[in-house]
Amino acid sequence: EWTDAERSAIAGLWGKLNPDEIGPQALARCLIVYPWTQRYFATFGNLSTPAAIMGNAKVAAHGRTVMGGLERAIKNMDNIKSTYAALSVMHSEKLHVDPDNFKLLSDCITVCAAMKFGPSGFNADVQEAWQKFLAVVVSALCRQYH
Ligand code: ZNH
Repeated sequence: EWTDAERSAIAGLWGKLNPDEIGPQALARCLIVYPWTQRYFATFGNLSTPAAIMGNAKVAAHGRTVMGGLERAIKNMDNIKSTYAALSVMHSEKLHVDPDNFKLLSDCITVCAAMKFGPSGFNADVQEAWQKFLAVVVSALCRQYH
């Protein structure tokens, strides 16, 4: 499923990423750019302005949680679907997250990574491999939806 070049591009980008930075940034951007995604975070308190969202400690903590989820995928590149089976059930049956939102958040993660590293670190080959990785993650998260 993965070529050696893809594996090294994904591992290389992941190795440079600071999940404590990118996770909170990406989730905040998702909540700002796609405001309807806020509906899942009713307990997170003040999400009324971009500054409030970016300064919200619960948003930041959950952004780190999502990156922890991605780390599990990175460590299980060859069986992301089974690794994510329970997480997919949880998003579907307990959280009732519309699966279209997975792609939106994954695109925000890509934008944050690209803005961090620019064309030298985030070149076309890295972008292609990274997007493929996130597409597999999104598909695995969607898998338990009926
Ligand atoms: Zn999610 C949770 C991951 C997307 C919403 N998440 C969660 C968790 C994890 C995750 C890991 C934890 C779990 C437990 O606890 O066990 N996510 C994830 C990932 C992704 C996601 C990886 C992609 C990429 N989510 C998402 C979205 C949304 C969500 C898009 C919406 C919009 N999640 C969610 C919620 C929760 C979660 C709501 C719960 C939270 C709390 O409770 O705190």
